[in-house]
Amino acid sequence: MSRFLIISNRLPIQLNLTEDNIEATPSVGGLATGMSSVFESFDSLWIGWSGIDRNTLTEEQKERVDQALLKEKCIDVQLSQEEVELYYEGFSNKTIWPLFHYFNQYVKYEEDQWQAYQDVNRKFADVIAENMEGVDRIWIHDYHLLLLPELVKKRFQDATIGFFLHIPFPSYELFRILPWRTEIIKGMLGADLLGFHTFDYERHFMSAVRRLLGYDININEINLPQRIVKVDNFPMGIDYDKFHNAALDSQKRSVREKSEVRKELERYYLLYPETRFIISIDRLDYTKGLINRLEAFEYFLQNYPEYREKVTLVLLAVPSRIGVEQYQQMKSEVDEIVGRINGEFSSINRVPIWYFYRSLPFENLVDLYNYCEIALITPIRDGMNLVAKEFIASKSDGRGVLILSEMAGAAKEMSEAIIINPNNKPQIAEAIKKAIEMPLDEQIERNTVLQKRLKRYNVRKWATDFLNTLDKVRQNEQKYLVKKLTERTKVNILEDIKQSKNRIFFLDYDGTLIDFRDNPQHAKPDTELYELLDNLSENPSNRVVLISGRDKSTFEEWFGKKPYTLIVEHGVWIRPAGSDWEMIEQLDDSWKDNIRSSLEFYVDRTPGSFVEEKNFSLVWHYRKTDPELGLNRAIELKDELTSLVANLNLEILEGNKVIEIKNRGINKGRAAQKVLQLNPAEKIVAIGDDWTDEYLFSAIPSEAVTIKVGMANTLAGYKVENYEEVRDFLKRIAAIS
Ligand code: ADQ
Repeated sequence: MSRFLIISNRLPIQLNLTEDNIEATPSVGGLATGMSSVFESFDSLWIGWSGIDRNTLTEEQKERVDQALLKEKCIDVQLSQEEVELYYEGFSNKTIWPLFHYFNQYVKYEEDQWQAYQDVNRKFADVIAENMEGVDRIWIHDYHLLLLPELVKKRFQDATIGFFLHIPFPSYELFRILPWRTEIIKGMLGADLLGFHTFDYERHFMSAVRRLLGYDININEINLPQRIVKVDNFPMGIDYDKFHNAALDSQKRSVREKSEVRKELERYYLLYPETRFIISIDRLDYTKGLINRLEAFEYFLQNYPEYREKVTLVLLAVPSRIGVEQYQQMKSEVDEIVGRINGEFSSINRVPIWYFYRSLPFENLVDLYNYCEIALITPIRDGMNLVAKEFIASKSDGRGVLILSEMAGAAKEMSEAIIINPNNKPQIAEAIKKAIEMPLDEQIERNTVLQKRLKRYNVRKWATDFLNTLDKVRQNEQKYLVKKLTERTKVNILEDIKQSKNRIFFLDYDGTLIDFRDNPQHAKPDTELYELLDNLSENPSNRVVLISGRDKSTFEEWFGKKPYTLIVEHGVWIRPAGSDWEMIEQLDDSWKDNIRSSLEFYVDRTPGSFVEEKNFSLVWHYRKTDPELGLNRAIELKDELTSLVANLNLEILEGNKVIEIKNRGINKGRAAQKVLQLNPAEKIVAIGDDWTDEYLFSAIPSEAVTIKVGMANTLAGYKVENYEEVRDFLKRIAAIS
């Protein structure tokens, strides 16, 4: 039976131990509340930390904890107090959390915390390994476990792994500050699918991958040497019906059944019918913008005195990460500002801020959402913000106004709210005024649109979308893997080659026999490669043809004295073994002046790029440029050249970080055909890495063995990972007599 694993730092339940009992209550926080609804509808196990230090328990208590966890389909990753301090309060919450939320000033770089982060990620991998039986999918969550996808992939190559980041992914300019940035990115790339809340986070992540690892990216797919990773955005939804129906129920309840919160609010409203309640709910976290919210509220009271007696801010802050210094500081600061505002603006009967520092049961939370007319949600940065969505879902009669920070991921989908900049106090104050004065029909109009969207894209849909995409990624991967050159096929090919005494090997050079370098002139053949090619061509049954886009003089310098056939400039020139260079076809190069000036213009505007001039082609290289700038300029350049080349009977070739302009119809395929016409071969092997080699694969007889280096789509029959695998395979061929 197939089973699905959910992995997150904390389990969705909290265990409260008493002398003779254990009570399980739901954990607070976006991830836990959101995923819990999904968890119940799958055959799944949830792996995470229970929050309990087992060292403090008796054997009997441990037993009871295990049973309680198992009942909830949870498995505990056991962490010591020290690990919690270094990995959770330390690296997760003092490094990643502030950095990813743009609070650079709070970021700590502590080697021992990083070490603990790695160790704990490995611990999670161990627990996953113990529970892998029958598992078909693993869904890892959030910033505490950024290294985990790679750790699991290394141990279980066939595992299907999804990863979702619940917080923002910062721009590269910030991310690059992290000393362990490359490890983190590599860790994440262990997943088959990476999900973010918004396109911006996805874009930032892609940028980091390009800049740090230089992988090719095809829209939202990253081509790793062995596989493809898909990256997409999935804005997380909520359990809409749960909130909406609970709000409807609450309204219908008799006075006796009503919650204390609701009774209190209603009582107050009877006394002061003009009162507008503004709700503010968050974990007490500096990213949530509580201080600026309070200051903006103060500004509102100062500047709109006519409303002083008419508004009450219900400020609900859930204790969070109390072990981290900034959180303790912030708590004191909030206490102080609340005290100051209440001190200044209270009257005998009224206090402008009702301040609660606690977690509330679900029913009370819904009562607050439902009863309060306005929600003031002003995070400085927030991955998504589910509170904004929960508030709208709880507006059972459609009335209510949401004021939402543009820095919350949710703002991207909730443009019908009043969107504010959390640092702009006058703007927030004006938004509060606008919310108080907003006509009911406008409120309903805005909320109807929002509710429809939230109902449709609810948390179940979010999870299903993510998991369906994960399945599709795996199916696609299978397609790629079908072509992977397995050991068994290698043995068969070697056996086949052995049977023939007339073999030819068409070998591309860059990326196929040697790795890429920033400067193409540095990709010189090394001793191992010379030896390999010499050994291969020594055998009279073998003919070696190096077939490349390189220029004639470079190949002459590197291989001029070698007994192999050389074909350069994609098939313009050929130098048969032991003879002189000759042109395969007569060509004209008078077009070069026209094109050169365009390319030079791009060199001036793109630092690191340069033009290479071959006899019959011009090449613009951009491997050394800023990767994103290079890519943008390449698109621009291609666009510009398209109209020019059409009239000159030229064509544009897009190679690996190069754009080449050359005479139309000249390609490796045509050149290989000419070689085969003159000297037919019985056994043909062709190996290449970029799409100029696709001409080669398509032009030679279909029974030839064609091998693509890399995972991209290809006409070739097989794929290998990299040039090293090519060399290994060729060595085995060279060993055949
Ligand atoms: P959080 O930072 O925890 O989540 P948020 O998305 O607002 O932020 O979720 C908070 C959750 O806690 C809500 O479901 C809310 O109902 C609950 N909650 C808040 N106050 C409460 C209280 N006093 N009592 C009980 N429950 C309370 C992280 C990211 C977010 C992202 C989520 C989900 O920081 O940006 O939206 O994960 O991906």
